Amino acid sequence: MEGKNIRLCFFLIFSVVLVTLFTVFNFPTEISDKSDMLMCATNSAWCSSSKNRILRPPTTTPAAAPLLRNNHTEDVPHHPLDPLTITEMNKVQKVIKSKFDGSVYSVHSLVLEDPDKSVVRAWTKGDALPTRKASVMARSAGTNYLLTVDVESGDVVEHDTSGISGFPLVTLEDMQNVMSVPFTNAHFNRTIVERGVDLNEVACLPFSPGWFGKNEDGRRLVKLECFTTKDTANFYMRPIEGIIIVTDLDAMEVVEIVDKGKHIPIPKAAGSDYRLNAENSATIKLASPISMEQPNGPNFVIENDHLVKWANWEFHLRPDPRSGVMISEAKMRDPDTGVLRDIMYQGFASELFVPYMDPEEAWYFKTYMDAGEYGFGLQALALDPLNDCPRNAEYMDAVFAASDGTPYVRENMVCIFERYSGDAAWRHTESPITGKLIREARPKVTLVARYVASLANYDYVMDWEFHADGLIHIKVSLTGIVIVKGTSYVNMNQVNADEELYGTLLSDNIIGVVHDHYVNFYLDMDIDGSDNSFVNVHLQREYTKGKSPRMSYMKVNKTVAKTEKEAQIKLKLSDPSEFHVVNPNKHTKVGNPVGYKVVPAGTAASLLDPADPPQKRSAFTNNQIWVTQYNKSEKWSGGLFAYQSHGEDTLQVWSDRDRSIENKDIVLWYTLGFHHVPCQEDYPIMPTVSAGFDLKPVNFFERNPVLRIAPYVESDLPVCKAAAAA
Ligand SMILES: *[C@@H]1O[C@H](CO)[C@@H](O)[C@H](O)[C@H]1NC(C)=O
Ligand SMILES: *[C@@H]1O[C@H](CO)[C@@H](O)[C@H](O)[C@H]1NC(C)=O
Ligand SMILES: *[C@@H]1O[C@H](CO)[C@@H](O)[C@H](O)[C@H]1NC(C)=O
Ligand SMILES: *[C@@H]1O[C@H](CO)[C@@H](O)[C@H](O)[C@H]1NC(C)=O
Ligand SMILES: [Cu+2]
Repeated sequence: MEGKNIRLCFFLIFSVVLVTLFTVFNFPTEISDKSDMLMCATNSAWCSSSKNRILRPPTTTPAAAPLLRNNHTEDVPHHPLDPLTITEMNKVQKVIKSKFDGSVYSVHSLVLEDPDKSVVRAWTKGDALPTRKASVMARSAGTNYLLTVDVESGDVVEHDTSGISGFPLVTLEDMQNVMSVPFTNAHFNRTIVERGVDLNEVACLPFSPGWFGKNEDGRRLVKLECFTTKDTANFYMRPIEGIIIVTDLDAMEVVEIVDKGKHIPIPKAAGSDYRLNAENSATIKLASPISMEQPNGPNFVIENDHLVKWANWEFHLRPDPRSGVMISEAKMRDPDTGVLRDIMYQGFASELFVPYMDPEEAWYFKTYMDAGEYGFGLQALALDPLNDCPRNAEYMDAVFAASDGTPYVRENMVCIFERYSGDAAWRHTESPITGKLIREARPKVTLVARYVASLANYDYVMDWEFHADGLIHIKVSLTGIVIVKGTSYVNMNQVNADEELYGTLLSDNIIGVVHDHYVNFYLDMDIDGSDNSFVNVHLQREYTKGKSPRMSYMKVNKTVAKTEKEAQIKLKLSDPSEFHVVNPNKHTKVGNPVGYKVVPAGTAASLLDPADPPQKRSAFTNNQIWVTQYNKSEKWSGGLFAYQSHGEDTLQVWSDRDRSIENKDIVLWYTLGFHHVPCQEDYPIMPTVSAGFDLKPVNFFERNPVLRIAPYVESDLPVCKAAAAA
């Protein structure tokens, strides 16, 4: 196997200070004169190219952005699941334009419509591509359109959306344009000025209004909330509390201004900025360099732009404006037989739910569904090489559509890299008492695909990590800035014992409001083929009834879920189970069905009432695990049109149909959750909080694939020396 080719040169560099990695991100110009850069003693060609990378121009402002590495105008599709190319999008755009025939319209999503799964599965390299189709969400004259456009013929199929509540995701243009709307309102100007704030130092951000009843029906709304940008980059810490500008997104006009909280002071700027400056000087310095390097290049290849091959893995990866990335046809070559085996047909982040736990007027509606409302991929901006991803990373660009359907390139949206963090995948030392001198170890090297979605204040780092032993680790890291609420309090001794703050006093006049984060993943497992079953491997106490000196033991009791409702799983520590997806038609030599299990983590469960409108809309948080029968139309667990939706097109509704899931093509859904009770360390920026769950082989291999991983020897890993930067 290729394991023995895994010759990696990872180095530990470093320079200034580990702790400044984050701040350097904001001041890239400062890095060149502060850093010692490393040279690899064994490869001078690599050294010079790496130096060029360091000396790239700063890229913080769009104006300073360098020319595109690749403008993608010449891309062509090679695989049935390759995203639409610029050429294809341009064709689709023309079709849309003529369909709306001169009337005003906006394109909210323009992506590949996946060919039928059976067609993709039957396709092999060299075959002609199946018909290329686009799925388009558009709006015109107050109506939602859902269209399938045949890229070549231009044929349009219009799907009936009249029975579905809600709207498609907002466009970046919607958001940009609506930010100036409050300033067209004299009352707004007056109330801002009355608070002693300069109108030129106010930023109003658009937040989705959720859905609570008739106020949110019939028109597309946003609620803007404003901050003063005076004296800090971290304006989130300076909310102008209590003012909500309810705005109609189609008419671009103010509907209502909620103006409360005049008595609430605007928190001061001092202490809030996060940039490296006099206030935040780097006093924690770790002087010795540390980095991850691969002077001989990566061990993976990306074939035809999207097919990633590494170690025994191969999978198709495409950026997606709604989910971030879609991983498709993940397969692993069996290290014993050499056969390429199906594991997962498709996996992606389907929906998010971020409910804030404050029922007051300026806060109750904050119940965001970031994928369906804002586009988790649309908000995934260019990564910062060296800080977001290690030096050995490669980058993938996305091509997305603007609101008029024009394609544009989102450069460096995804990074792909091999990771070696000094951990062992497996090790054993034989005890000297056995008389054997055996010491064996195998390095843990993994492949990571990463993107980072920045939803206003919050940043979500999303990792799909593939391990050489067949495990897939799916990790979500929350970082960025907590959104806060203004208050008149500056000390807890001013707060009555029975008064509800809905959060923690973080600093003078600042409350961090309690909230949750949930990410729901769609995982269409195909273990050695499409027909699979879901098995609850229940662990229960069993009594020996006098047959043993032991009174009790833990016993495994496996139950195959017959229908969807039997697979609605709420995790319980005191009543544990493992959850396996198996292929009941395929067994190992010793007779176990081949399978993968989902290993839960990030197990926060929602405490909202199931009948509460936000909970109904994000009902995918009612359970941590779900299994549904595969249905091409059921991908977005909060509903296709999630924005202001009523919650009648959700994973809960589909699962309640209670279809058969035994020995069928099934989809596993996992909801990762975090409760967040803010604390003072969340001010003025948030430490990164991570949780990741696993998809792990169970009786999938005949024996542990780690056996085939080559160990490192001294000559595998060149020793690199630090050198001063130019
Ligand atoms: C894109 O790049 C190709 C090849 O580098 C070049 O020929 C073409 O003119 C470029 N197109 C645009 C629109 O910049
Ligand atoms: C509100 O203030 C802004 C900024 O000074 C100004 O451009 C705008 O015209 C004002 N709007 C009204 C209605 O007075
Ligand atoms: C195994 O679990 C099922 C479902 O909970 C239950 O009906 C059955 O009695 C259990 N069997 C044993 C032997 O405990
Ligand atoms: C597939 O999903 C769509 C949307 O939820 C639904 O209308 C349709 O009835 C489903 N088909 C089956 C066979 O469940
Ligand atoms: Cu949080």
